[in-house]
Amino acid sequence: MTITIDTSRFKNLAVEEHDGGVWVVTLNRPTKRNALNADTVEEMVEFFATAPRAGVRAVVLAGSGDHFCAGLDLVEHHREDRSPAEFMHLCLRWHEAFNKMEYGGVPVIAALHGAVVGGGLELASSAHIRVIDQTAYFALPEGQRGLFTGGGATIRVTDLVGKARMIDMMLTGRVYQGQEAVDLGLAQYIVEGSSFDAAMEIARKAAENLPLSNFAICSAVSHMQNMSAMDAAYAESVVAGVVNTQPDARARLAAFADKSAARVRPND
Ligand code: 1HE
Repeated sequence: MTITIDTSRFKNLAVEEHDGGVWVVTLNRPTKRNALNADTVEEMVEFFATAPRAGVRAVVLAGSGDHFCAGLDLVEHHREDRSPAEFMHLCLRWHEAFNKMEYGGVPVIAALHGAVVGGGLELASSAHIRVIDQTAYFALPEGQRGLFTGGGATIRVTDLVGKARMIDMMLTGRVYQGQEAVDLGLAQYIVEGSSFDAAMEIARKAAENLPLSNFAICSAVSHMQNMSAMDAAYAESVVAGVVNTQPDARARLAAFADKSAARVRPND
């Protein structure tokens, strides 16, 4: 059965297919600085749950307007006056969406600009690659708002920057930006121009890999981080057994063997 993505179903996201199996998913509530309301999270669950089975080869995740994402929709949260159980269930939907991103097997490249804060940073940290422009800045203002992270920052942001910096960011609202943010691991690329254009270029390149290789890269690595070293080594062998014998790889191996494939060379 062919699975298709009906782009008209998305209201809070703009979802577009580009050439080469690259899809662009844009948070599309610029007047609310792309704050994540419950409906946006549901749309992300739907897209990222479907993408791996719909032939999506790479995703660029972007935000419309001047900011990537202002995090949890604080106005909705205030209005809804949620119970502890209601908010727990909402957080579980965030995890559903973000886990689908991180473990789904489709490369997700986040094109970041402006505020990448609170839940916006939780979202960005679920992508496999983060690209920032000169306007992008990262912060976790939850502490100042009387809140706590609920969308995976304790896991993913701590993985990126380490425990001490994570706690400092939460206690003080410290902002990181520019080259310092790259040096800390919050982003892998910084560009002078458009982070979207750079993210598209990365996505196109990643989309040229065989889907099964990308599936392993964008799923197995994360799973293996959750395992003991012993179990991870075992799982890696099993994954490599499947991926490294895939029939689609034979042409690429043949090209290496007959010397027609590009060699790995140092940067100019
Ligand atoms: C919002 C939100 C939001 C803006 N929820 N509506 N996140 C934060 O603490 C970040 C809160 N937002 C900000 O600090 C600023 O809005 C920004 C730096 C992102 C942008 O500033 P600016 O001057 O461009 O915009 P603004 O005037 O503050 O806001 C413009 C509109 O966006 C305004 O709505 P309007 O209807 O009055 O025009 C704002 O209310 C709206 N807006 N941010 C709702 N976050 C699973 S737990 C996760 C925990 C968290 O993420 S805590 C949230 C952290």
